[in-house]
Amino acid sequence: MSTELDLVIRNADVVTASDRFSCDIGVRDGRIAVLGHGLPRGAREMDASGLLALPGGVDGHCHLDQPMPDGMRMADDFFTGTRAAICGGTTTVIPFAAQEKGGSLKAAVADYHRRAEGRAVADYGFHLIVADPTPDVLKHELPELIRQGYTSFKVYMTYDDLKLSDREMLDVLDVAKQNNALVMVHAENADCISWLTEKLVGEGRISPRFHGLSRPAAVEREATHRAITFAELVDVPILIVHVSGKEAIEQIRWAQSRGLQILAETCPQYLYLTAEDMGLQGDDGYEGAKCVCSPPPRDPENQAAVWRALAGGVFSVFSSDHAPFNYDDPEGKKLGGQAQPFDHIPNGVPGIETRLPLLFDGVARGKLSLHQFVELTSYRPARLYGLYPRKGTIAVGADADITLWDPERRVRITNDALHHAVDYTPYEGIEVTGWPVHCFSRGEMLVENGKYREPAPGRGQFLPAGAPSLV
Ligand code: DUC
Ligand code: ZN
Ligand code: ZN
Repeated sequence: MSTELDLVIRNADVVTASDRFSCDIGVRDGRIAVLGHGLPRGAREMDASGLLALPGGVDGHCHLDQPMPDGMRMADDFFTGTRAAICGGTTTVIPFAAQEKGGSLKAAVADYHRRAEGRAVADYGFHLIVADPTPDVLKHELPELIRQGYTSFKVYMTYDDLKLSDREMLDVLDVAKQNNALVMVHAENADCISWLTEKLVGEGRISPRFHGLSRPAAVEREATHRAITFAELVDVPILIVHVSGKEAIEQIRWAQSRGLQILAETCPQYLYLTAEDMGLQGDDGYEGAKCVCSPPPRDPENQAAVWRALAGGVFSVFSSDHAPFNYDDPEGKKLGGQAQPFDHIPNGVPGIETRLPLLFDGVARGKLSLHQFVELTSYRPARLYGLYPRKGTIAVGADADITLWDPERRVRITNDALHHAVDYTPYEGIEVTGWPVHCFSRGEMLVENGKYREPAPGRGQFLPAGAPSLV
């Protein structure tokens, strides 16, 4: 075996969730082989002077090529979605293998592997979505899949084709407890939403901005509290995903202060978008559909509360919830080729490439520390989803997933410059400070000076997950 290093990154200013140090990084066979000074020449050399070396991002919540109902289609598959992830400094993604009601969970996983293989350029794991917890799923399929490396799954308290009853939620949480898995909860009250929606639609209030009124903060607050209650009864940790603002945060903080293991995630849309963005005036007001996601963006006061909670340790992870629907597309936001009432607009915003720069800008503005940035975007998701220490840090033995950041580069976000296959970004025109200029995955340089180097589709590897580490 050759002892030559395949890659040496010199003069790196390394930042992990807990440490900061200067060194050279030596890479062999895709892994970090040595951290030190004056390393021998490698087959490839990179000078990182003036840049920050951070662990590649782990996006613990994104949707790629997920089968959709009713003629909808996601614009990103595993190729375009992971290409965009890499260009935004994210080297690992964890999208969802979704069970259909009446369908098998194992079949969903097999189908999802087929979608990823030969296409992904970043490494990937899968969460499961449990939509139909039949006795067979609870007793056999789910425990077997957990043993096989699918140790996290999402459950929904809303959406007719996905939602579980309270009783079903308790059953699923119990399986997680017995098998050491982590349940992610979409917390919104389904009946409140359908009641409000019927009223709004009955009054002819159907434009995109009414999406926000159909899912007010109270709807999220109630479901968050109920999910916390279930977790307490079953005595199992849960993670509340895509928390949108202060009311849900209050519930989570309350639970955490009582010693319950209630973890939480938030996303860029709750830092950068508001309800007003769903009322955009272009295209007869329909352009607001570009920002329709659930839970919906709230107001500046809620944005400030989310920033504070990020800095204050309420959240464990910061994910994109990338849900890539085109705007001008009969399979996207203009379903069937025309403007839709708000309750028929596919939910979600794209953001897999902009996730890290948008949060990094908060570092540049003094809202959170660099260590917190790494913790929220790489270290904690790697630990929670059973990928640490292979992912989530820069250490000897870890995969050489390294993003070199220019902390001072100012970039105006435009969709033209992004690498997803979606025809818009909700962050068009926002200027951020700090950009991931070079990106390595298992030692392979995939982005150089901001330019994507066209690595082979399919180079991304599936990562079976180990047990969740909650701290
Ligand atoms: N809400 C979800 O629950 N998932 C995808 C996107 C969205 O807006
Ligand atoms: Zn959700
Ligand atoms: Zn989602």
